[in-house]
Amino acid sequence: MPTKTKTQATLVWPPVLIREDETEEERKLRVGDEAEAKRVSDTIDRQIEVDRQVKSKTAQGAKILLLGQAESGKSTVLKNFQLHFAPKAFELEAEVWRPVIHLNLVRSVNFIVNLVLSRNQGLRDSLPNHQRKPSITSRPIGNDLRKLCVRLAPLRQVEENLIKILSGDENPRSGDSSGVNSQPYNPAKAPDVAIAAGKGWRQAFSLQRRSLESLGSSTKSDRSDDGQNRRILAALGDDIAALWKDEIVQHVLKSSEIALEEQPGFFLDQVVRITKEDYRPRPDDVLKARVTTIGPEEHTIIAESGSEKAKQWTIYDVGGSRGQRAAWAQFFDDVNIIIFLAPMSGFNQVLAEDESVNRLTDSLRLWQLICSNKILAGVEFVLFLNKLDILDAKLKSGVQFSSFVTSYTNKPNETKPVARYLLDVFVSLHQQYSPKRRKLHPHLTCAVDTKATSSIITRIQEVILVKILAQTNII
Ligand SMILES: Nc1nc2c(ncn2[C@@H]2O[C@H](COP(=O)(O)OP(=O)(O)OP(=O)(O)O)[C@@H](O)[C@H]2O)c(=O)[nH]1
Ligand SMILES: [Mg+2]
Repeated sequence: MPTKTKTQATLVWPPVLIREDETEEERKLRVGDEAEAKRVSDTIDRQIEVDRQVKSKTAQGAKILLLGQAESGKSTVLKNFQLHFAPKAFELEAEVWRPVIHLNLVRSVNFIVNLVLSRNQGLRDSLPNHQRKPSITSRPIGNDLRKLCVRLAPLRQVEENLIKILSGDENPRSGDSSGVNSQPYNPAKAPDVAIAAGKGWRQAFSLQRRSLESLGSSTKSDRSDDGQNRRILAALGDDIAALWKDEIVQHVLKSSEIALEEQPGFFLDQVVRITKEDYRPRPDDVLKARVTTIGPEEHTIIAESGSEKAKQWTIYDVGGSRGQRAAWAQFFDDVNIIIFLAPMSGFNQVLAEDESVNRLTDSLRLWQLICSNKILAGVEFVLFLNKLDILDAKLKSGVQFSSFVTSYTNKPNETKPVARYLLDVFVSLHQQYSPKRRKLHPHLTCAVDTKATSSIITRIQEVILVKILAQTNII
């Protein structure tokens, strides 16, 4: 059996030859040098391993979970991430959103027509004397407005066609969770569109378009439902615009306390552009398009350029209404970051699914629950106090914040102090209920403002990088 001789190289690198005539002093020096070389080598190895881990973790990208009540803006934030990291793919997909945008528009129109016709009866009587201007009271529905409503009647068929296109179902049933949820007319609530989880509706529509294109159908000769819808909308564009501008319509909406322009999927101020037969959605249209998310969705975004090129982001988007929240927990132990959305404009609104609950109260309770969750103790939190623009419009229109939030006393009914107040409330709940100390990254946001949201996303990227470095014990 070979034995180790004194001249044999030891296991350190570079190999050290040990002289036979080595003195005790030289031996000590050599052993010291070897220990130092090993320390340096181990440090380099550790650094290589850390770099490898960071690289693999960052290449894999972060996993983000979007949480918040229904209509808080989760899917809108997801679209912002898609636009930020993969603008080309976003642009390519824009066309798929056209029927959703058209459906949002058409449902608003049908909603107004139903509302006007149903209120017509009592309209004259309901107007106070001083508001009975001849322009309003002497022009009851029987005249111009009634004719307008009659001309707009084909939009009911368009609504049905669009639902059919989006659900991929020949006979869509109302409230069917497997397809588009066509809610019955409800004068107290804005029309909404719910589409089941997954990308089925996008695929159904894009497949339909592709097969038409391969048959050489141009927009003009397109005899599909989609082509027919476009032609009807183009023909009725001016009438829709006239309906929205109509004095009686505006009066009925105001007296019914319905602010359509503050509600999701509002496109009535863009009618002329959106009803053109060759309309192609712009990114800001796609951001405003409203589809209720049903069931969790996993989205993968691959960065198209820049230093982040090819990096993959996984974003989980969930449904926010109460019935959907049980599905959130399955993602809790697999995410790096949670973006929680709370719409600041909800202070004077109630939940669609439970009209006894104020939206702001619901957001605060939800936030408290998420903050106190032990599984999430090590997860980084980003808070979006969203819909800043709608909050601003509401306060400017005279809605008193203190009438709904009684603890807001002796402060101005203005956007800045109100937003500051809400921020303080959310931050202190986080401090109070987090199982252990954790940094919070709060932002006042308007998720339909792509530019502002893009710069927030850049800051979130930094947070994620720091988090990954911390996880690999670098900092
Ligand atoms: N004006 C304005 N609209 C917003 C803002 N954020 C989101 N929206 C709109 O609000 C609507 C609802 O947003 P979504 O992103 O669909 O809400 P969600 O949280 O995904 O809702 P669920 O899927 O039902 O849980 C959409 O029409 C958005 O365009 C905002 O900051 N300002
Ligand atoms: Mg959604």
